[in-house]
Amino acid sequence: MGMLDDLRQSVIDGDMNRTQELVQKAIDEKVSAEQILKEGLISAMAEVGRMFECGEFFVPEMLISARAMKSGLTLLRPYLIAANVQAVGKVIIGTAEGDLHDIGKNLVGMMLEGAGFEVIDLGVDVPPEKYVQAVREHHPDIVACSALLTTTMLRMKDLILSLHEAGLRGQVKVMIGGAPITEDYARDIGADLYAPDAASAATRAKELIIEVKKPDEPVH
Ligand code: B1M
Repeated sequence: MGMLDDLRQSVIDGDMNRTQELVQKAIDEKVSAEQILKEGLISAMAEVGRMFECGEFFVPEMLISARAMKSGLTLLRPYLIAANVQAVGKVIIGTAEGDLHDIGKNLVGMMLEGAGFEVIDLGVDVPPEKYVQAVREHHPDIVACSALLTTTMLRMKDLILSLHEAGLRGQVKVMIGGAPITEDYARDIGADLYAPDAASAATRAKELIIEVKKPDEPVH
């Protein structure tokens, strides 16, 4: 078995120490951060999801795997974020109300930072009022919301309505994503942007900002 297979297995086993050891080893051996992320960490969580679906794993096992994945991500973080990038814009990010999944949201946040955004993370289970308050306080360019459950994705519509009601909708772009979200759903609820994964979230957010910002405002 290769190193990335071992890494993947360590996340499935929920062996946090082994995960950290193997991520460090892969970094030291100059495996790209993207490959470590995709083949080691993300593919492990896909397998964990499959095992949960077929009843081989329960919530505690999922949690322990998630903890191992997060510990690996912490080590990988500096390699995923390009250094010395001037802020392209500001993003407020969070997980939809009622939703406690944060691994995907954290990854999107990291990729956005890597693309040069200043990222303000409101955490998980964020009610629309908290987003509204944060928009008033921080004046972001983009409000980003992640949902992993088919129930909580419905709360994204409430977020957009709340921004409308607060008179703030015209001031921010809304980006949504997460496993159950589709381009069609984003369009239906009036979001400005959808991205299927963390890398495209960063690329699309940057494209949108370049489109929106006036030509005399420098975008790096
Ligand atoms: Co939960 N869970 N979970 N879970 N969990 C899923 C999502 C599930 C699909 C598992 C399954 O049944 N196969 C299922 C949802 C079913 C559904 O709604 N259709 C599920 C369930 C049912 C539940 C509970 C209800 C279980 C229970 O209690 N009976 C419960 C709900 C709790 C709650 O939120 N209120 C629950 C709890 C948990 C844990 C707490 C144990 C743990 C989360 C720990 C944590 O995040 N800190 C957990 C986990 C780990 C998972 C799985 C296994 C993995 C999720 C993950 O981290 N994936 C998941 C199964 C799966 O997804 N295969 C599952 C890796 C991550 C990198 O991917 O988050 O999809 P993802 O993010 C991607 C893209 O979606 C995208 O970019 C990311 C990377 O490229 N993306 C965005 C994400 N956000 C974006 C935002 C953007 C753009 C792109 O713009 C803003």
